[in-house]
Amino acid sequence: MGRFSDFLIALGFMKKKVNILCVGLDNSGKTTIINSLNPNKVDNGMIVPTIGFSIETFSKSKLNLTVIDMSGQGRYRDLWEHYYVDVDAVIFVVDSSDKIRTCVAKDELEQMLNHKDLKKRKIPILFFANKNDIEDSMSVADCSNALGLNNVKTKNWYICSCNGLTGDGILTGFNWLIGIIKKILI
Ligand SMILES: Nc1nc2c(ncn2[C@@H]2O[C@H](COP(=O)(O)OP(=O)(O)OP(=O)(O)O)[C@@H](O)[C@H]2O)c(=O)[nH]1
Ligand SMILES: [Mg+2]
Repeated sequence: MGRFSDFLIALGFMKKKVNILCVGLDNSGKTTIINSLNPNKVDNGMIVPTIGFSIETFSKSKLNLTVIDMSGQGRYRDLWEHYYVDVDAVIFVVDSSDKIRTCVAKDELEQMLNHKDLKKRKIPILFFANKNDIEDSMSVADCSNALGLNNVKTKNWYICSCNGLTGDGILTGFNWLIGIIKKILI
């Protein structure tokens, strides 16, 4: 963006455009979470697996957000990397009740962090440990260990537990992300 638009943003006459990429394995709850954040979406309880990706736009805290909700199915995961170059922030959703596949989620995360378009950039990453309503689901600490987050030193990250169905915990995480984005970009 040019200097004049930066000036208008600083004065509050214009909203900054921010791209957020939402990734994570299939069935982790990405679309459920993004829909619950999107004021333009009507909750009709009809969420189907995403094919490819879906782009959602809405405003929050004087930011114009474009959220790219990627499909987590194996055959579509190769699409994720095409968006890395333009993202300002990432949301990575984990199904905390799916212990067996946390190693797959960890592999995908490592590939993303080592990708040439993201490796050297200090973009913030919000991890949602979703489905905390399911009995025996992993705690935030267990999810964090399973994903190896303590080894992620080059990014600003935060993990929080949530329930995509009730919305519980989602705003806590999202407000952290918005706060960091504002610090970095504005
Ligand atoms: N119990 C429970 N179910 C959830 C929660 N969040 C989402 N779900 C359910 O999990 C299923 C998958 O949710 P989606 O939002 O479609 O998952 P996704 O990550 O977008 O999946 P893909 O688009 O295939 O990558 C749906 O049946 C949701 O209703 C949660 O917190 N708890
Ligand atoms: Mg989806």
